[in-house]
Amino acid sequence: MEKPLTQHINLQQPLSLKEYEAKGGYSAVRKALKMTPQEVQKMVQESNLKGRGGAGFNTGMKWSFVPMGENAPHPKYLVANADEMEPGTFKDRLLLEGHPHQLIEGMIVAAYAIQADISYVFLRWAYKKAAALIRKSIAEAYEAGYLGNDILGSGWSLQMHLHTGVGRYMCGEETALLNALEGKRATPRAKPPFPQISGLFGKPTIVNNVETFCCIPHIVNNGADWFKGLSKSEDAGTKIYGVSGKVNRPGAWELPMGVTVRELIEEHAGGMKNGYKIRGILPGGASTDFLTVDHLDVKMDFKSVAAAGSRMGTGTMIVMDDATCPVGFVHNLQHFFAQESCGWCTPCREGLPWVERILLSIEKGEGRTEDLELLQMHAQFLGPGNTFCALAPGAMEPLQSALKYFRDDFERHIHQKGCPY
Ligand code: L3W
Repeated sequence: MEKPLTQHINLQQPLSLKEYEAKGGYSAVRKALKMTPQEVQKMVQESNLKGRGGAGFNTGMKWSFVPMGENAPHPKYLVANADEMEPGTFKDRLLLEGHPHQLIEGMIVAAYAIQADISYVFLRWAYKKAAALIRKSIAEAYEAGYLGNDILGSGWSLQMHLHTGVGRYMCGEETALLNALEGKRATPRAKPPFPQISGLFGKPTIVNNVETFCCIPHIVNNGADWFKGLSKSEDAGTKIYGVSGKVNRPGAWELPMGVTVRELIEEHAGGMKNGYKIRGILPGGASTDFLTVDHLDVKMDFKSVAAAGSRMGTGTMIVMDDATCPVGFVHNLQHFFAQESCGWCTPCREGLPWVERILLSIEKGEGRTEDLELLQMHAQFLGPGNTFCALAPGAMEPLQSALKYFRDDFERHIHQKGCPY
């Protein structure tokens, strides 16, 4: 089984630039520079790579919206969204800490494809180890001539900087991230215009997830068909999946796109710990709908998980066991989302704390039957189309699906006036 993204991962001592070069590293930069930017874009488009940050938007298509040619506005920007803060999600950390040069190479190739001038790694504040490694690796890449002016004599120049956030989930939303990079309050912007047209400082900007960029050198080196062939489903490539919860071996693994939920939990995570059963599964971080034991044979790809009523999201699943109170579990998530709301739009700012308080009162045995209707209403009012960005609609996904699958638990709390767990 090919594992291109993780084959050189070393969490103790990631490859230096020289060591990476000895294993073929930076050959994708050399190859891309001999192609036209449009040819690189076309290759990525044909590979059917979809964004690994959670939304699954087609990467090549996103790049194709960037104005090209002599009249295109400059500087153009490219940003790696490394603000990994989705609960249960730790896949980008593996790539950042285990093989920083792969990310940098992917960013350089992507920047060439859109003819960007300046690039940033926007890194989660808490990822201190990654910050040191990225800083060192960027310096090595400058030294070797892969960054800076006239890269490898191509006439094309690219600068790269590390920017660390201040620890807010909101910065993972691409337009809030751009505001933060500009030194402003991290609130989302209205879309359209999308960043590809008007992004950082109003200039064309591409924002992609870390794992997405890490796929790029492999696509350029091996071709679009090879990348598609790695997958077990119509979504191309491999995927770094993760499992957390009361499983025997929580972790993250690079596997063909489209492995089943069952394979992930039973084979790779070693099954549930003794005495625990699966009650619910959040397939990709906390802002996705619950799946249940009825969904164990669902393939983990964007389309299949959507058909099962959820989203693959980041692909790092949280398993909820039968000894954990679903009301307490969802309350914990809503506490996070309410705290992380940027406060920009009213439904999210006001609605999430309401949801959190109602859930807490149910958990404490002070809930009323009508609270379930109130929660249901909030799930709609804070749902897609009613807020400025995806934070609150994402938060409503585990809530609405918990009300659907674990309604008995909510009712028991209310009738027994306390938590039965
Ligand atoms: C041009 C259009 N571009 C969409 C681009 C857009 C963006 C990308 C995805 O949220 C999800 C969210 C979280 N013309 C376009 C277009 N684009 N339509 O495509 O856009 P979108 O709006 O579908 O999603 P989003 O607002 O970027 C991302 C989910 O991810 N999530 C959270 C993950 C958190 C992390 C983390 O902590 N690192 O990954 C988990 O599921 O709920 O649905 O670039 O510009 N017409």
